[in-house]
Amino acid sequence: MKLHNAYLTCWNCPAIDLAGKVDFRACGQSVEAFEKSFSDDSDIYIMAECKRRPELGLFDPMGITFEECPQWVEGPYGYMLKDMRVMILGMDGYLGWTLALWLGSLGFQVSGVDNYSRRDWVMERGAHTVVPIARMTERLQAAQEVLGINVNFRQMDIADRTSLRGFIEEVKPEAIVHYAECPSAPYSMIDADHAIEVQRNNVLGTLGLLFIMRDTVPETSLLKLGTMGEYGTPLTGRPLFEGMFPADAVLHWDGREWSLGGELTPRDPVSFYHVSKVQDTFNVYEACKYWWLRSYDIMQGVIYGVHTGRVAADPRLRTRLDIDEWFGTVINRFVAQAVVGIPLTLYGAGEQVRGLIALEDAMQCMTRLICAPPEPGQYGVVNQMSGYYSIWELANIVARIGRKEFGLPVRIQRVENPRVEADRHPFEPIYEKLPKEYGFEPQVSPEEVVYRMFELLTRPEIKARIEQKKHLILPRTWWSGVKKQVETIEVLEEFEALGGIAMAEQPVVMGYKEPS
Ligand code: USQ
Repeated sequence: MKLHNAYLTCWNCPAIDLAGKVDFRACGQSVEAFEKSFSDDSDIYIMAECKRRPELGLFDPMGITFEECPQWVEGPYGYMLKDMRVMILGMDGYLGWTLALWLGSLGFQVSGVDNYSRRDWVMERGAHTVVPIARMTERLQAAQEVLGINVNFRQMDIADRTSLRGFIEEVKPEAIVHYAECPSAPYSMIDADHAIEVQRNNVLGTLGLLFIMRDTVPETSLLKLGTMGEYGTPLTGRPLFEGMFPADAVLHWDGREWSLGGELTPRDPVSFYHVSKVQDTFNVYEACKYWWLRSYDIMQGVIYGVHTGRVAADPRLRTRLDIDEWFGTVINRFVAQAVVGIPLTLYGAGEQVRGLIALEDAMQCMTRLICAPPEPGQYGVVNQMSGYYSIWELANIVARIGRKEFGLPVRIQRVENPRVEADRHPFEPIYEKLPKEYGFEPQVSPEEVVYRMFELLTRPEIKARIEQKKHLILPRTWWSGVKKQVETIEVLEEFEALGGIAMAEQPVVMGYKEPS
């Protein structure tokens, strides 16, 4: 079977410079439509020059496929551009550091920047990563010693556009992964200062980056992390399409109808953080339209887990794991709670449903997307998740594994919900592109990841770090602005009591398979 990106051509490749007389190309227009427009009109044409193969001279960029080009070589996640230069913005974070090692060990030339704000934000809460992480200098040295990876890192705030521009001009990345945003909904809801800071950091950071890319590396693909939370949970039960309505979607009104195909779907975010991602969506969308930038907006579900083969290779290579109310995500928090005997904190009814993806599966998705750059002008959107669960289902998975496999007396509590969110709602996410178009196959189940997390978090030195910060587990940040610890509504001895959940009978899946 052909690799997912075998038929992509130089039109998608970041190593080409476009030349020729071209017409304005609206975002989302297909290559076929575009080809037609210039083959019918001899006055409009596109040619390309390859920066890696200058001997080709000027040529038709759609004439050579990745499969045919010697610069693209077969890899585990599709054809890979040899020594492809990937810059990670936000490289010190949970995802950024994991991706740096992941890509580095696949042969990518990795560079990155960070201003360490994630470390500061977590410290501001008085919390710490429960899995200890090394300082950046030590991380870089360990990556070299243990994995043989040289990472080109620069300490920098992406809001410092002069420095960022200089680094991008120096490295000339062929893909930029943008993780340099504040990822916390509660942090953005603390007060006006925090809401403004999150939106400044996220929205203006991205906007500045877009201008830098226009001026320095317009052919580079941007992989920008969005969130499934941009869509919200529409009570109509309307499917959560991948960013845009499908071609056959129709709006009926007043006896008339219009096609909605290709239009951005409505957004209904659930915090000022999620609003910042919606604003990014429009800014990136417009930049693709105005300047032919190319981008994937990656609507990632709630991420969980702390393992990849690379981060586990040495204690100095570990990535962070936060479990406090601001920066801990739900499964990560539940496992830590189970380890130190805090009943798992279901907010409200606990029937909120969320898309999820494990850390290592997210890394696989990112690699596949890096290897399949969008076309010039393409604003592509993928819903990056591998399944969806209600919060109580997640609590049950954690409780069951904690009890059965680790002998922990795990209980579940329902607490007041400090957020304004629907805690009972329909949910139909569409997440077809990654598996169908990019060959994504999830490698791990939630059970496997939770099992691995228990193995790590029950180690005495890590358990002690959770114990130190257990007073930061129960939320105090309310969407209303109130500052008070949430009250427990009920504690359940038997987790089946929540609704007779059959999950308790399911076998625990183990036997983790490291992606080849
Ligand atoms: N929740 C609980 N108990 C907890 C923690 C969370 O019931 O102890 C519930 C929340 O009420 C929420 C859901 O679990 O309904 C998810 O909360 P979360 O804190 O794990 O995740 P969220 O705030 O939605 O944000 C996280 C990341 C964010 C990313 C988002 C993806 O922090 O960067 O964008 O997941 S998504 O949720 O799909 O929008």
